[in-house]
Parts: sequence; C-alpha cells; structure tokens
Amino acid sequence: DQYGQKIRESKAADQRFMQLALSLGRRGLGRTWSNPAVGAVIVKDGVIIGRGWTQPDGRPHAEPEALRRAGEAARGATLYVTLEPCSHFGKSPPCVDAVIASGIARVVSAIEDPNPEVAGQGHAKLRAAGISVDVGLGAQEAARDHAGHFRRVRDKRPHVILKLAVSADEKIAAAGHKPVAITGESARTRVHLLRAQCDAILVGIGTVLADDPLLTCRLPGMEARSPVRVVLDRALRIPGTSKPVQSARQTPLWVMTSDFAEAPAAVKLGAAGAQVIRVAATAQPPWLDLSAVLHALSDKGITRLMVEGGSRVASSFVASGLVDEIWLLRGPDKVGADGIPALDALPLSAITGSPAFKVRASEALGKDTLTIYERA
Ligand code: AOF
Ligand code: ZN
Repeated sequence: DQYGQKIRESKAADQRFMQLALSLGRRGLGRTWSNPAVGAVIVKDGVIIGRGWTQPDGRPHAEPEALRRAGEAARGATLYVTLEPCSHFGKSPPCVDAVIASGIARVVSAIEDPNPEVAGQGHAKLRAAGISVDVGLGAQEAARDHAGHFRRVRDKRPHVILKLAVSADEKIAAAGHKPVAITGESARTRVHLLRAQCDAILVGIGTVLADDPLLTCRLPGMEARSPVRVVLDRALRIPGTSKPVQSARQTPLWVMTSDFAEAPAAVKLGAAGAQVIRVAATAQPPWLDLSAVLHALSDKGITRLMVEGGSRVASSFVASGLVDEIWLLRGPDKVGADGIPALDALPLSAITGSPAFKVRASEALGKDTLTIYERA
C-alpha cells in the first residue's frame, strides 16, 4: 500500500544519505589521528543542505562542519553521522550541544562511540533534548572505518594492517634483495593510497638497510598525506644517510629502539629531525616487544598502522596475533627457490589457511590480485 511504499522510500533515502556520510568520513582517514574520521550529512525535505567531515588533525569535528554549511536551514532537518556525536569537552566543545542548538529534529547515527567520555551519552543527550535518534544504520561499515579509533580506545593499540606483495612462488624479494618487480603499477597505486589512509607505516631496520625505502605516499597531489614512518631498530643501526633520516624534517620519522641503544646514536638521530622512542626489548627476534611498540604508538595518537615488512617483521606480527587486517597482493611471476619467503619463519598459509582470518574482498589489479583479509 501507499503507507508501506512511503516507509520503503524513506528507508532507502536513509541508506543513501548514510552511505554519503560514510564516504565523506573516509576522506579523513590517515589525517585526523588521534581522532576518528567521521562524516556528516544534513538533509531537509530530501535535499542535502550541509556536508562535513573531521578536518585534518581531528578538528573541527564533522558535525559543526556540516552545521556551519547548513546554517539556519538546519532547523527541523535530519543529521546523518557515522559516529555518535561527542558529549564531552575535549579539544572541541561537545558536538551534541551544537546539534541541539541548531534545531536538528532527527539524528541517524551509525554507531556508538566507545570512548568512555562519550559511550552512549551523546545519543542520550540528544534524546533528552527531544531529538529523535536512530542508531545502527551503516554500523558495519562505520566499525571498519573507525577500527583504528575503536582499537585504540579499547585495547590501547592501533588497528594493524599488514601489507604483503608476493610472487607466484610466495616470495617477497629475490635472493640478496636484488631488485625484482613482484607487482605492477595499479597495485603500487593502491598501496600508496593505503599509505595515505594510514596514520603510520612501520618497517624493520633490515628493510631500511636492504632497500632504503622512502615510505611516503607518492601519488600526484597527495605527497602531503604521507604517514608517520616508524622503523623498528633495536640497536639504532639506521644510517644518517638513509632516505628516511634524510627526509625526517619533511615527513616524521619515529625510530623505535631499546634501552640498550647507545645515547650518542639517539642524539644524532634527534639532531636529524627523527624521534627516538624506547620500548622494552625481547630476547628473540624481532628483539623489541611488539605489544610495547603498539602501545607506544597508540599513546602518541596513532590509530591506523600499516606494517610493510620485511619478512621478519611480517612474520613476527602474524605470530604475535596483533594483525587485524591483511592486504595480500599476488603477482604473476616466480622469483625462484632462493628468493626471500613472505613470512620468514611461517608459511603463507599461516594467513590464507588460518581460521583467525577471513576474506573480506578480492579484486584484480592488472595482472595482480589483491585479497583483503580481516579477523574472522
Ligand atoms: C565527533 N565528531 O568528527 C569526531 C569525534 O579532543 P576532541 O574534542 O577532538 O575529542 C576527541 C574525541 O571525540 C575522540 O576521541 C572521539 O571519541 C570523538 N571524535 N566526535 O562528535 C567527530 N572525530
Ligand atoms: Zn564532536
């Protein structure tokens, strides 16, 4: 009937506007830490009158951005937002106060904010002010987009994304690190885009010594979106002449080391613009306590961490159970039996055959395939 038709139409409209809010929110991924990247859309009589997303460095928040654009027209309108509006005085005043003052009549919110300062109080305050509040539309996608924030709030560590590019015979490099192409151009583009959407990128000192990678995002126009570069370097072996150190004044470089590392080396790195962070050492590879590394990064505000290698670091992360998401790129060619295995001590089936992970998505990128795994 006509009434049922109306309900279906308004549900479809809610879904459309929430999808838009989610995609606006994603614009901020990698540049809002320690804040989550939230999106907001304000709609009146089926027309979008304001859009907003969390701004670089985390403020303003998404809601005041959208409200500012909607202006007076917000009165009686619906706000779609990808995270519960905040109710606390942080570095910004509470978004719920701005929403209430604007005269918004209805709020469609994707998911509750687990931050103990908010944790349902945002929704409750809106309801107490007479605003109609629906929670849960787009929750699954929002939970993915805010995975870094949720992980940091709940477990005091970042969301960890392991990226692996392997040949047809499951190697990540040729013997002796001789240069060899594993994956092609569109895979490279996707990886650089992922770098831009992460707060920090981590490699082991072995990778720096072997490849001297710059670890920045080098997509045209997106250079400024490079993540913080993190190097695990127990004995502070990173050369002052390496690309990461040479570029430390343009793109942050954090060198994670142990208490045993010599002070003069740390002072030199500091003088070059890098930050030296000391964490607990371990008696076995990877020689630094990975939980302590992640805890230290979370303390500094990192919510989304990409782990890019090498083989030792990747296998230590997998073995430690600290990996939340894996981007596995497979190229078409073989490297040969003497190549460097993807996961040092572990077979690749520690990921692909593990009940701990399930495939979220898979796609072809030129001659390569990308499979994204998430926790099962
Ligand atoms: C929102 N909208 O766009 C974001 C929110 O220190 P503050 O004031 O920036 O508050 C930080 C907290 O606010 C953060 O930990 C998270 O719980 C929430 N982020 N909230 O209403 C937003 N980014
Ligand atoms: Zn807020």
